[in-house]
Amino acid sequence: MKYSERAKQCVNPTAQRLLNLMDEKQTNLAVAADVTKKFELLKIADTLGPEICILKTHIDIVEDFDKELIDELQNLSEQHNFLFFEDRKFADIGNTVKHQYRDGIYHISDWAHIVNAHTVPGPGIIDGLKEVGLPKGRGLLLLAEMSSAGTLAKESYTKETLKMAQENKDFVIGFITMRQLLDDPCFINLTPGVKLAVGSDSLGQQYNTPEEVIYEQKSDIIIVGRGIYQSDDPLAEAKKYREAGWQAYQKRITT
Ligand code: 6AU
Repeated sequence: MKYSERAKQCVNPTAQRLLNLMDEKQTNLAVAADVTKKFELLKIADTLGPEICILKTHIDIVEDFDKELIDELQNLSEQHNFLFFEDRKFADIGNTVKHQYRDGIYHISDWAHIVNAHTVPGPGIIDGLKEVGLPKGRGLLLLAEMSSAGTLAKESYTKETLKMAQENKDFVIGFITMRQLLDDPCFINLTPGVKLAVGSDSLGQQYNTPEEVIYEQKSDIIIVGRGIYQSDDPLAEAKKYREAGWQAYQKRITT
C-alpha cells in the first residue's frame, strides 16, 4: 500500500501528515542531526530540509541551545516541509516522563511532532506521554527493536511492546525497529543503523543498506546520521540515500 493510502486509515493526525508528506515530497529519508552546535543543526535543517521527511534531533546535546534555535528550526520546517522527531527515548514512570516531555528547558511537546519511548517501565509511560501529547496531536514511536549489537529489545520484550502499541493506536504511530513487525498500515516503521554499505562502528552500531531495510525488511523510513552529515558533501550524499530509499519503496509497492 502507498504511504498516502495508509494515511487515510490512521486516526493520529501526525501519522496522517507524515505519510502524506512522504508521498507528496517523494522521500522516506529521516536525517539524524547528531551535532552539538546550533549553527551545525540549522545548517543541516536548511541544506537537507528539501530532501527529508523528518529531521531527527537529540536536542540535549546542543551546547548553545536557546529558544531562538527552536524558532529558527520551526521556520525551516515550514519552509522545507519536514517534521521534527526528538529522539528523547523516554524511559521513566508516567508522571516523570510527562514533565520531561512538557517542561524543563526544552519544552519538547511544544515543537516535536514525534518523540520515542522505551517500554521497559510498562504502559504507564505511554499514559503519561499521552496526557501531554495527544491534545496537541503529537505522535509516539515505541522502541520495539534496536540497531545496536547485544540489544535486549527482542523476543518477548518486542512482543509486549507491540501489544502496548495496539492498545494505544490513537497516540502510538509506529516503531523504532529493524523490520516491519505488524501488518497494520497505521504503524510507521522507522529504522536506524543505515548506510549505503553494510558495516558497524566501534561502539556497537550495526548498519544495513536502504534496499535491505525498505525492500527486504519492509520498513518505511530510513534514519541516517553519520553516513550523511560526516560526508564531504552532505547534500549530495542525502540525495543518494533519498534516491535509494525511494527506489526500494517503489519496488516494494509495485511487486
Ligand atoms: O546513522 P548513525 O549511526 O550516525 O545514527 C543513528 C541515529 C542516532 C541514534 O541515537 C539513533 O539513530 N538510533 C535509534 C533511534 C532513532 O531511536 C535507535 C537505535 O536502535 N539505534 C540508533 O542508532 O541518532
